[in-house]
Amino acid sequence: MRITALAGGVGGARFLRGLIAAVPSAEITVIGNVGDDMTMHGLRICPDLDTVMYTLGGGIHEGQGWGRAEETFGVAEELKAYGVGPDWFTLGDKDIATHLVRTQMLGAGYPLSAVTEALCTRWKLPVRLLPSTDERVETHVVIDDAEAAGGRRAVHFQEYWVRMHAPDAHAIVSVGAETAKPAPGVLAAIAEADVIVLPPSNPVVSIGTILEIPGIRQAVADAAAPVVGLSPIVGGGPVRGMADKVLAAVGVAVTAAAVAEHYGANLLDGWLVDADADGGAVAEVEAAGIACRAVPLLMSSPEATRAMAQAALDLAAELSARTAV
Ligand code: FO1
Repeated sequence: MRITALAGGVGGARFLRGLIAAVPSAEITVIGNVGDDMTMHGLRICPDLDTVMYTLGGGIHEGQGWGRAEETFGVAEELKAYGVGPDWFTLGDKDIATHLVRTQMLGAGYPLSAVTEALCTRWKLPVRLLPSTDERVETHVVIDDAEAAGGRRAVHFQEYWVRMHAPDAHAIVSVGAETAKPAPGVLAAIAEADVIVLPPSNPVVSIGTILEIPGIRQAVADAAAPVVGLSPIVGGGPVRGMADKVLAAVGVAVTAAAVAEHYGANLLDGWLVDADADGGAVAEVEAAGIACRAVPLLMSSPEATRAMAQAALDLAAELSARTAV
């Protein structure tokens, strides 16, 4: 079975572990978000790609969901001693090696997709990880700023999230998206998939930013495969992260049903909502033309995560059977 998943950072990566456990024999392609990427100290950093790589490769700092396990911070301490910032974003020594390899390869002219493939080789990933695009498309967030002209300014997503702790946002902008194109293999992975999965990643700044790359949203909408998503919103709030803030920025209510409707019935064939908190959402989602099932959605253990992934595949199979007749 060929499965293609659009995944962001921590939630997406943890879900993918459950998906692999549910169908170990499947060929899984992950289309990763590049909107969080940024250059710091001259190094190109790809947080969401690295979270998938480290999580599925066994090197992740489990408690954080980003960065390396058993990390040291010798370089960060030296940078601090030199008074070189920013002090709100810390790079660990092991993690820096990833950014050095990436930056060196990008500098030699390799596209991000080739760099990602090379980095993933070391981690012996059980999936193929593709960036959504080889181009630089960074997510910026428009926030209030009394000193700025018009009282608003755009900040890079990392500053918005890590330094500012996600204040109220007015708009989300994928800078450069309009001239970007899908990375090699992305459209084929969507067209050739037997199942397409939208993990419980942030629907705006993780999956939304992947869909912003010209051609990707249409490819998913046109795909023969059933598209099944899992709600990142449980009981009216995000399980982790700042999805509530960025959903408000795009005018979407912070509910499991609203996120499904935000993706839309032309993109989404099936949607999983949490059985304990959101069983009442099933009727609304079904009324929007999206098949909906209520199952436990908290990734509280590897078994719970595997069961969620299995539920998504079961719904996909049901939808395939429907269209097959
Ligand atoms: N998140 C933080 O809250 N503080 C950090 O200092 C930080 C450093 C960092 C370094 C590399 C990396 O790949 C991720 C890092 N993150 C940090 C997490 C990052 O902001 C998130 O992984 C995503 O960008 C949002 O999902």
